[in-house]
Amino acid sequence: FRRDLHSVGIIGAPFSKGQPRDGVQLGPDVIREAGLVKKLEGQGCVVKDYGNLIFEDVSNDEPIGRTKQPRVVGLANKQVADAVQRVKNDGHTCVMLGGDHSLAIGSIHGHAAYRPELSVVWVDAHADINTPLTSPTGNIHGQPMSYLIRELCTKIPVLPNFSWIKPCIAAQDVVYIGLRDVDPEEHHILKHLGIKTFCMTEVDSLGIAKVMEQMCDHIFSKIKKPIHLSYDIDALDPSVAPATGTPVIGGLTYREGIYITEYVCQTGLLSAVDVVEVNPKQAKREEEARFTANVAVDLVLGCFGRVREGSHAADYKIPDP
Ligand code: 5AB
Ligand code: MN
Ligand code: MN
Ligand code: MN
Repeated sequence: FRRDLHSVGIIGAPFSKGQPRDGVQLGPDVIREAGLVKKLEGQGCVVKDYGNLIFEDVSNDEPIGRTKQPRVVGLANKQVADAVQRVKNDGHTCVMLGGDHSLAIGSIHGHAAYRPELSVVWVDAHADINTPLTSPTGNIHGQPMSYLIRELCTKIPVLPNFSWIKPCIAAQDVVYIGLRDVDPEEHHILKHLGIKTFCMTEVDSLGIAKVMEQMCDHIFSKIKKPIHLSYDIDALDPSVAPATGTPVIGGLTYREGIYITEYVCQTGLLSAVDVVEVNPKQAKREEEARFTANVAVDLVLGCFGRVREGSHAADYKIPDP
């Protein structure tokens, strides 16, 4: 059993243009307002908050084919990539607070620029592996993996402001957890590339503990690469995380969601985390927005040493009367 000292660098990415719903750009602020930094410090982490990125607007960002707002998404992701690379160079485990899941393009790309050999653990109801040509919606938050996986590079058309993106992840280094809304074209891609998936059926049949064991058997089968954890809040059941843009019934329980973070933390190989798709404006009541933000905070705390059995400082002494 290990207890590491965690040095955490936080980047806020208030960006929503990888999808059509307003409000997901408020994610970083509501997650901070739920006490993220104080709570991380309270469990012994050293935290540097790099603040929010400021994204440039792009005028006349006409769709390319079906792909919506490619120029602004490409540009924002370049900023995210540079910021993540900087946080890694400064020696921290990087936490990128989204924003929509298109931001994983930049986050993983920037991480891979620092650590070329990565494994990616993608926790999501969705596979987010549509290419611009398979996407049923044209929303780039449903596509990020397709730009990053080497085996798909011949399937990706040229898009404005995307030319800096070089596929940097091998299909065998990707694992999905929580899938339950996969488009047919995405299902083909997952099977065709032999990508390891633990959909909700496997969570039901194996239980989350065996899923995490088998997940590690898979990503550590050759060498132990650093982990990029990309956590879409919609992996959790809508009863747990209602404030999100594309909720899907039948998701992870709070305990399963937290267990994933505790387990990844225990590997000692967590190198960067994304927490994305928290959208306070999708909440029916203010309370739902606050609840979802608190859950997002708990996920990050689980990534950095919080354990449910409790813990105490090494030098604690029971007070004498
Ligand atoms: B999310 C859909 N597959 O491509 C698409 O929330 C949904 O980042 C994508 O996982 C959901 O638009 C994107 C239908
Ligand atoms: Mn997603
Ligand atoms: Mn999703
Ligand atoms: Mn779908």
